[in-house]
Amino acid sequence: MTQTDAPTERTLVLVKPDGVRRGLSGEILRRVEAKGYTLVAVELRTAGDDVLAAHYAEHEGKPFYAPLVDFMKSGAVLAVVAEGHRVIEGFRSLAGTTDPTTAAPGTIRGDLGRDWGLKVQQNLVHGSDSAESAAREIALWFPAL
Ligand code: RTP
Ligand code: MG
Repeated sequence: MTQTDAPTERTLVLVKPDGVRRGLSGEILRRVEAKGYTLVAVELRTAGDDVLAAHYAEHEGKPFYAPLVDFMKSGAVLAVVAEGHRVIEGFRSLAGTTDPTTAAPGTIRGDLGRDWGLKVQQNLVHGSDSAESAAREIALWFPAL
């Protein structure tokens, strides 16, 4: 299969509470759209324990798990489904690496994020990391899709 024959994909993007609080939701959506991806669903909401426990199940037991869940409940989250060929890896590339201090300039985390001396890395966005994660996360955040 050549690259252009790849089927279109969907990914779950979250603008985390730090991004919403800092007024960066529009800038982050602008970058997703400017890259050429289509917005399928966009919803501002407050995440509860159930959705966050399911969303971050892979991290349960890690030292940053509890601070991460507390951070994710600290304010509104913008939940987004974006669509396009190879959008899962494409958005991860737009986001940059996990640590915003060292994420490459040009990426969302590299351009807009930094270390604030807090307990958990506040790195502005989440993006699904595989087709399996994307399917699971989209079903979790947008059961009607
Ligand atoms: P995400 O899931 O949010 O897209 O980020 P990611 O794949 O780059 O990072 P992941 O390893 O899945 O971790 C999820 C989120 O947990 C916080 N984290 N803090 N050592 C730490 O303090 C630490 N490690 C991870 C970050 O907010 C990360 O995005
Ligand atoms: Mg992850």
